[in-house]
Amino acid sequence: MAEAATVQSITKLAQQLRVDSIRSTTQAGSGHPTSSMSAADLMAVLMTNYLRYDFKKPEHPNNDRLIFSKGHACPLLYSLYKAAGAINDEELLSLRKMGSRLEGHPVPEILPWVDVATGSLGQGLAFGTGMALAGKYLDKLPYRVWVLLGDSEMAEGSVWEAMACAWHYKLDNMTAILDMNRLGQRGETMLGWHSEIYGERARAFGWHTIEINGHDLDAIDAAYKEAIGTQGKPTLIIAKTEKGHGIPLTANKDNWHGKPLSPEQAAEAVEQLGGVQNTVIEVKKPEDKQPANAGRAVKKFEIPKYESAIATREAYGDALKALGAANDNVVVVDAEVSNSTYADKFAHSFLERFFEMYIAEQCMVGVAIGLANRNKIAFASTFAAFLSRAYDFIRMGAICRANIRLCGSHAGVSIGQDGPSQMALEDLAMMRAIHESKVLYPSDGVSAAHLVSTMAETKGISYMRTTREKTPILYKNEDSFPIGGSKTLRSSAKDKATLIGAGITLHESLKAYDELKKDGIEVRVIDLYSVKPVDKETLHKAAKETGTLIVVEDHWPEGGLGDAVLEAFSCDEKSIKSAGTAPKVVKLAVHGMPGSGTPQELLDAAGISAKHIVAAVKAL
Ligand SMILES: Cc1ncc(C[n+]2csc(CCOP(=O)(O)OP(=O)(O)O)c2C)c(N)n1
Repeated sequence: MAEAATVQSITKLAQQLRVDSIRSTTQAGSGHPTSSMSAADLMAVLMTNYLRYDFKKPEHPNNDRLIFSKGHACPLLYSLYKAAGAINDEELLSLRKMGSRLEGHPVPEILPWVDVATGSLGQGLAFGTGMALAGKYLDKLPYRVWVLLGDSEMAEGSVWEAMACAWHYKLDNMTAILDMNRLGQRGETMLGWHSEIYGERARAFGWHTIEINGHDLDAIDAAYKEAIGTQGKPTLIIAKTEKGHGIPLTANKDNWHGKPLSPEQAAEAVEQLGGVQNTVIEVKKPEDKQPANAGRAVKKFEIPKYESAIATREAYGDALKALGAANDNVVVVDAEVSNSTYADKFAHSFLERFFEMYIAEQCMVGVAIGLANRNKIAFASTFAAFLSRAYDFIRMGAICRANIRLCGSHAGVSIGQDGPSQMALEDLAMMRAIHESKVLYPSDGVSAAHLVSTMAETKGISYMRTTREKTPILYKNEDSFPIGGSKTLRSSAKDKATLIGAGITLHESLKAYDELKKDGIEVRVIDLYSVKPVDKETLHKAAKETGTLIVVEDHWPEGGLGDAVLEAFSCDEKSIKSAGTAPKVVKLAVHGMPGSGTPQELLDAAGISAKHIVAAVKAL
C-alpha cells in the first residue's frame, strides 16, 4: 500500500469507526465498543482497498460477503455501513433501540447488507463456507467471502468443523480474519496472544496462515493481498490486536467486555480519537457478473410414484433426485450417512450439487444456511437424532430467515436393533419449537415424495421425519398433502374414539382399527402428517364427534405429536372467549429407555403398538 495519503486516510477511517462504535454504544447504554475497536484497523483496510460491494445493490450476486462471526462487534459493522454511505449518523445512533434496524446483533432481512444472523459464537465460518461453496462450485462467481472471527470463539468445535470443511473443498475464495485481542468476556482467552498456536492449528487443518500486527495498516494490506493470491486453500489471517485499542482507558484492559463508556468517558475518547467525522468512502463495486446457472431452463418436476411398500426415507431420496433433475438450484448436504438417509440417490445423479459434510452436523446446517443465502434450494439430511447436535445452528437459521429443508431419518424406537443412541425421540419437540417451522412426518412413500416437493417451495425452516422401516402405501399417487393438512383414513358415524398417528404409529393405529372392528368397535383414524402447523379443524371435528383422542407416537411424551394435538385445543389471549372445552386426550408415547430388539418388539415394549392401542380404546 504504502502511499502516505492512503495510510493517512485509512488511519482516519479507522478512527471514525472507533469513534462511531463508542458513540453508538454510549447512546444505547449497552453494547460492545471494545470488541469493535480491536478490529477497526482490519476493517478500515478491507473496506478501502479490498471489499467489492455495491451498497446500493445488496442483492448483487457478485458482491463480496462480509460476515461478522463475532456478531457482538456489530457497532463496528454499523459504523462501516455509515462510512459506506448506507446509513446516516442518526440511524447509527439508534443502535439497540426498539424498532431500530440496528439490533444488538446483526440480523438479515431488516438490514439488507447482513447475510446471516450472528451472535451465537462459532457459526460465521460455517455460514461463510456455504457461501464460498456456492461461489466457487455452483455460481462460479469471483466474489470473496470474508469472515471476522473473535479469538475466544475459536474454542468452539463448530469453528473447527468449518475449518476442516473449507480446506476439504479448497475454498481459496474465503479469508478468515482472526481478531486476536487476547481477551474474551470474563478475562483472557485459552490461548491469549499465542498466535503461533492458532497458526499451527490452522495449518494442521490445511489452511494458509499469515500472522500480523492487526494495527499495522501496511501489514494488514499485505496480508489481504497474500490471501487473495493464495490458491487451493483458504487463508486465516491471525491479527494480534488490542481489545479497546485507540484510547488509554480501554486498550488491552480487562473488564471492558460488553460495556459502553459513560457519556463523559465517551466525550474524552472521541476527542482523543480526533473527533466525530462523517467521511463517506467509495467502496469498490463488484464485476457485473451473474451466476453460471442463472436462467437455465428446468424440466417439469415429476413426483416419484409408488404402488408397493417403501421406506419414507427412500422416498425422500427418490424425490430429491426428481427435484434435482427439475431444478438446477437444488443442492443437498448430508453428514456421512447418505446411504442411510437415501440422499445418495441425489448424489449419484448430481454430484456437482451434492456436498459431503462428513460427521459434522453443525457445519452441515451452517453450510445449508450459507447456500440458502446464495439462493440455493438447500436440503440437509442426517439421522434425526444427530440433528440435535446442530440445534443452535437451526435456531440461528430461523433468525437468519433462512429457507432450509432438513430431513431426519431413523426416528424412534422402530429403528430396532441399533439401540437408543441412534433413535431420535426428541426431534419433533425440538423442531416444533423453532420459530415458524414446518414439521412433517409422512407415513408412506407417496406422501413423503409429495411433501419433499412442497418443502422445496416452502419458506423458512422445514423438517421432515422419515422412517427406517418399509411401510405400505396408503395413498394414491395423485393425492395432495398440503402443509397444515391431515388425512382421515377411517371414519364412521359410530366412532367411539379417534386414533391419531404419523409415521410408523399410523400403521399400528390401522392394525388396531382392524382388531377393534372385529369386536364391533368403530374408531376414527387420522394421519397427522403435518405436525406443525397442525390441522386444528379436523382435530376439533374428531373431538366433537368421537369424544376421545388417542395419540400414538414413536417419541418421548414431551413436545411431540401428542402435544401438537393438545396445542390445537389451547387458546391465546385473543381467543379466550371463543375457546371450547378440551377433549380427553390420551397420549401413548415412549416412556422407558428403549434398548435393542426388533422394531416390533420395541414398539410393543414402548406401549405404542397395535395391541396397546386396542387396550387403550377398550379401557375407555
Ligand atoms: C456460543 C456463545 N457462547 C457465549 C456467548 C457470550 N459471549 C458473547 S461475546 C463473548 C466473548 C467473545 O470473545 P471474543 O470471541 O474473543 O471476541 P471479542 O469480544 O474479545 O472481540 C462471549 C463469551 C455467545 N455470544 N455465544
